Amino acid sequence: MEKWWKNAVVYQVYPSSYQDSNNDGIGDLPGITKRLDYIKKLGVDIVWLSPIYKSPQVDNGYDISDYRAINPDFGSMEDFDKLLGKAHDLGLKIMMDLVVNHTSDENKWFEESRKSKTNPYRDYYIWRDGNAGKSPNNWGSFFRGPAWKYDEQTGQYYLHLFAPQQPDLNWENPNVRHSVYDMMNWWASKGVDGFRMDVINYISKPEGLPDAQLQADEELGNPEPLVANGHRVHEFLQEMNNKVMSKHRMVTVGEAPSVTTDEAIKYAGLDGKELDMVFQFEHMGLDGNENPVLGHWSDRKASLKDLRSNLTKWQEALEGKAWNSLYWNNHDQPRVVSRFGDDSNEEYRVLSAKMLATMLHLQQGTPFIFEGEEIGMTNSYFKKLSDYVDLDSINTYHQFVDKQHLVGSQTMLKYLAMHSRDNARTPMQWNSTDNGGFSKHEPWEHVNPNYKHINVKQSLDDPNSIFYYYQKLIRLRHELPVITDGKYRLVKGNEDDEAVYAYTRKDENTTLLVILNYTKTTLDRDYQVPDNAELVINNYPDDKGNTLRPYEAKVYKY
Ligand code: TEU
Ligand code: CA
Repeated sequence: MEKWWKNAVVYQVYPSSYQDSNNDGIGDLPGITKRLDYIKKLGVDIVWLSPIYKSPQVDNGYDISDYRAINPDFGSMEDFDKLLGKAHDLGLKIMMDLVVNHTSDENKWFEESRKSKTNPYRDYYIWRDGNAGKSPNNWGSFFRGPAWKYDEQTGQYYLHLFAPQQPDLNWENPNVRHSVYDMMNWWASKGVDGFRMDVINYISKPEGLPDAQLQADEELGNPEPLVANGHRVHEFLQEMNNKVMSKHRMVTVGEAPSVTTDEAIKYAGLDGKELDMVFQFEHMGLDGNENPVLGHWSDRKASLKDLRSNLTKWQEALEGKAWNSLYWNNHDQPRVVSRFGDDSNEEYRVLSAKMLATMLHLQQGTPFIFEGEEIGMTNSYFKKLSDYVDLDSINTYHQFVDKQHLVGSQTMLKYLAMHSRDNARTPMQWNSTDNGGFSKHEPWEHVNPNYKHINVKQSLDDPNSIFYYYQKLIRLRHELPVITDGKYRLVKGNEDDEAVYAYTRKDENTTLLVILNYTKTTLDRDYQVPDNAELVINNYPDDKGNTLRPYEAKVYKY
């Protein structure tokens, strides 16, 4: 199938945080529809909507109770049809979130399944007898506590890798698989243009569900090494491709935590047998804690050396074989400018946001922008636990501080401030009026107080804003084929530079040279830029040659 999405850029919308149209404090579909002109102005091609389906919202919609209905807080199916219609009129594609590793416990399938051992839906989920009065195995859930829940009605346990209200579907059951494919085809026939697939590399569980390895004195083990990239996952995705993707002109991206480059080549191979691309997580893990039990909860910063060698590894490994996704942010990650950049003052916030955007957008792959990234929104820096809404953040605090006494309360609050998923989920900052113009009602999640100066209106009024810089990066991708197809090479000798990242993109006719100062120090570097080189984008008003100012980014073309 034609790879129409190869030079596309995707913009992710988190529906509850984008725009509230009826002032109940929750973002909604009419709000998004109203803002599609803004998204179009940025220049992106595809809008990915985080889940909008009917859901009790235990995990903000990643717990779906009806795959063919809209969450009433977000609007109606008619509102969705309007959104889709307007998007298509504007030339924007719509990518839906597909959450099929698990459902909500309020999904009809699960309500049937738990009724009796002989119910036709019993095998839609993963039920097991207990092991001497305890869970069937020692797996811990990603949201803390055991990954099994005992259900009194039938005296068995069901598996939930995430919250207890998110039971895992049993992909071994062909009825489950075909129900999912039917549902996908139903959305495709409504006109949606693709799917982002939630933890799709977890769907094939290992035979016999063996115990996980335990860390030191832990009682529960991390099931991830056992459930990620399971033995039947490629078979399932090829079947899905055959039943769904091959029948429509769509684009797919699979969320794939702990995927390796070798696995990614199987999922996202250019032969198009499975998915178009995957989200890998290695660059998101570079600032994790040295203590594996604490995982990504830390206050470390990633070094440029680690970041560069990881990005380079993915660029090189997939070249000519598979297609990369490129991202800094999504609804689960802290804000890029606070994480890899510098939000300590206004000047550095703007410069470093543009530098990081340049680093990513000039690489090979499909860039994903998360709402607010294009105006340099920062972490929320909540100070107390009661400010947090995300269940992962709250559960993890109680687990590490109160139950296991692994870290003190202040340290954990610091980790939350740096890594909580709530950092991404604060309402979109549209202007300097109450609640950032998101809603007239108190929003479901606190607005970042910096909305007074960081907002869309300010960005649109300032020709040097981060918004217009993103707009230009997107336009360059559409105009210069070398950004899509050119080969990525690190500049010779750059491997060990602790402050500057320099790489080229090259095709038969064109070379792009990307030079990025990752630090706030002024530096001197000679990359022998040819005299005829044209500066295609930079984040300072002028070019000082070999002198690189704080967070300077520039791209030459020759
Ligand atoms: O996220 C999965 C994911 O990558 C993380 O949840 C990770 O597995 C976990 O934090 C372990 O550290 C997806 C969605 O993006 C997220 O919003 C959902 O909460 C989750 O799946 C469950 O659907
Ligand atoms: Ca609303």
